[in-house]
Amino acid sequence: MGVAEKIKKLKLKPYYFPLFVTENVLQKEKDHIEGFAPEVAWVTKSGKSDLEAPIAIRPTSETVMYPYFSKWIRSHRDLPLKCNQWCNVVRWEFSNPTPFIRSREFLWQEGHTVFATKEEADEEVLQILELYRRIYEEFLAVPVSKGRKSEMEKFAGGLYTTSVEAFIPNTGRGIQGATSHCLGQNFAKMFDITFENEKGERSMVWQNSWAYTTRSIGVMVMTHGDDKGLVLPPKVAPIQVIVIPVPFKDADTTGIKGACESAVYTLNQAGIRADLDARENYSPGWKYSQWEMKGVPLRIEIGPKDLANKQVRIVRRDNGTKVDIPSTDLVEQVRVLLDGFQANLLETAKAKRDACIVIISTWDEFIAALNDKKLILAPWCDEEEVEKDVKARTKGELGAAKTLCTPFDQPDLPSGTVCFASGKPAQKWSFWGRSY
Ligand code: 86X
Repeated sequence: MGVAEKIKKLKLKPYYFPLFVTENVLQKEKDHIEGFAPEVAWVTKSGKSDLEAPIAIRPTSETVMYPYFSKWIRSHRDLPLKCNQWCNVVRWEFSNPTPFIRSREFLWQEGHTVFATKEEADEEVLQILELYRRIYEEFLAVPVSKGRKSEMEKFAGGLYTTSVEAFIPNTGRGIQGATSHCLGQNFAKMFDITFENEKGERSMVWQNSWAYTTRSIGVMVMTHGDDKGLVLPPKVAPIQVIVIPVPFKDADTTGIKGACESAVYTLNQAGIRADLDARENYSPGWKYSQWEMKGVPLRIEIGPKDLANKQVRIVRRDNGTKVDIPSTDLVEQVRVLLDGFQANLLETAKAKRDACIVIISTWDEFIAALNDKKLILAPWCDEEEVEKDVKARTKGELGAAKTLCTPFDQPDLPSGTVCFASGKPAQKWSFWGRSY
């Protein structure tokens, strides 16, 4: 089943809550807000006059939504409540803001769901995570690993955090692609979200929250981009095929333009996102470079020879290969090429990512792999103190190493295996590395 169909089957309700949060509402979450507090942006003035009380811009919407959840949920018949909101949020980042990757304002969807039982919540956490994996791999052609965050890296307000993690080989850094949290009953306690169960008793709800952000665009750009610019996966490319006339001084310019228009029309009719670049003030070569920079997967060139032979030339953005195909096969061949392009991007990215994974067992191997910009899979004792210690011991200009996740896909862990950092018995294999 396609991702879109799966999402529809979740029966999420779209919501939109306000952008501004009053101090007193934001403070309801005071227990774990402390660490985040420096990132909260406050509006203090209108024009030149100070506001009576500063008002915060949402960094996330728990405190905005959950007071309403508390009012709306009365009985087990009000559950599950499945809320999804698309909005922008603001987090005043100090360290190295980077477009799309870490920016002070970003766009996301935040899902907030409420269940009667932990089992339902647990199941949904993984359903959502699988959808995030599929969006990354099937649409953005970015390979990711599903896994669980360590106690140190999880969302402190929740019970446990799962994530999809990508890796950027060029910089040797891991990057969190999206998260799906089980919040447990922590917020139910804070916001008094209870329901009457079938037996007529008051019970506390179980909650999840999950988000996918515009960071995914940054991950996609870094994964596929090259020295010529963007490379967009066909499934998400706004223009999949750019058609460029290649006129020659004394050639049949009108015929060429007509053939180009007809190619665009035929492709559009077949549901393919094709566009014509008919600008006369730019040379074909200049246009090739520009559309390459913009990452358009396929370029079609039609010149006098193509017109005469009733063919078109198709050039791929990913590997530069050129093929001449009869105009009659246009739709069929473009479909084949776009599918191949999409598959090739994921395969290439996966091969590159996999080539960066090293399995280590000792501290020396860990440091060597870290200096070598690798994605490290290491046997770990799963103790918070040890992760803190690794962070402290690897602190430096490039940033400290940390756990990215404990992948669900675990290699064998022979008994007697010890933690690379502490020498204590290893509990699991975890991904470690520097990250964004
Ligand atoms: C944690 C948790 C959670 C809904 C998600 O990861 C998915 C979507 N939210 C977000 N988090 C904060 O709670 C937070 C709070 C404040 Cl006040 C802040 F300034 C920054 C924050 N960053 C993350």
